[in-house]
Amino acid sequence: MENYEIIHPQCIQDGDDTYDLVYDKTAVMTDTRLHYCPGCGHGTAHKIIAEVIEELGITEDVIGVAPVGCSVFAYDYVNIDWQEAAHGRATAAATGIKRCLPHKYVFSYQGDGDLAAIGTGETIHCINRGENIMIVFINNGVYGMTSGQMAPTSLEGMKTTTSPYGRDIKTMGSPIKVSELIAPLPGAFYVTRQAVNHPGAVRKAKKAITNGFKYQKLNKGISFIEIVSNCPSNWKMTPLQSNDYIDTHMLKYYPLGDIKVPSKEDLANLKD
Ligand SMILES: Cc1ncc(C[n+]2csc(CCOP(=O)(O)OP(=O)(O)O)c2C)c(N)n1
Ligand code: SF4
Ligand SMILES: [Mg+2]
Repeated sequence: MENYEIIHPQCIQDGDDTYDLVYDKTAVMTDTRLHYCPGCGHGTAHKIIAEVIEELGITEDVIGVAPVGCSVFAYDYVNIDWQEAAHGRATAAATGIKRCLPHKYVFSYQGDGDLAAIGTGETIHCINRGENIMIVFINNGVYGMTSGQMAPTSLEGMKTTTSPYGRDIKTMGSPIKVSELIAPLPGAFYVTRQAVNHPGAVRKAKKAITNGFKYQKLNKGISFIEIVSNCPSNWKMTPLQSNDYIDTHMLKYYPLGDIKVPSKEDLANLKD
């Protein structure tokens, strides 16, 4: 349906026909067709970020920093100001932007190869400095864009193009729990792990993104939102199988929930 008119908040008209409006795409998402594979979690993560931006009424005040990886075109999909960063350097770019424009809401959006492999140094130091930004970390266990190489977050035994017999802990190390790794740093203000493989999980992830934006008003440091996501293409699964795999494998190692939360005093200072 393309030429409909919203005639009431819950009602739309298309020619002579009227329909109940059950869902409307946020205007903060552009009409550009997503290039993601069917079932990929990146699209859902973009959508909830865009919805939160609209709901908070901060569209003109947000600057995103896009990564290198499958989400390199995030700036085509979410209609806000963006800066593209070199692979792994999004937190460094976000640091510079936030320091120059402290009144803006700044966030980086990064995959696990970007944030936890090539960008490990930038990530740790940015969080340690307590930059007042939000980092959205998409953990899909592989380098998606470059056809499925092992990432720091690939699970034990996970077959990837660079671990065709499965990740061997003895020679390849253990999967890194990035949220637990960075949470003890004093600059980490809010650390949470969420997912986007079920409607309920999506709602919780959206709440976490809302918190991450709001906490920037407190100027207390990093909000780190890990989102456990899927890569059906490189996991060689259907979208549904990949959503199940998140429940049966990924979340066993990467449990969902808050890892570090603001104090009651901090929350009391947060004015809506
Ligand atoms: C400096 C540099 N090194 C390597 C690459 C190649 N490269 C592009 S995307 C990517 C991995 C992306 O994986 P991830 O960050 O997990 O994102 P995903 O595609 O899984 O969302 C790599 C290694 C690059 N573009 N630039
Ligand atoms: S390769 Fe994986 S991460 Fe990239 S768009 Fe496809 S499903 Fe998503
Ligand atoms: Mg990845």
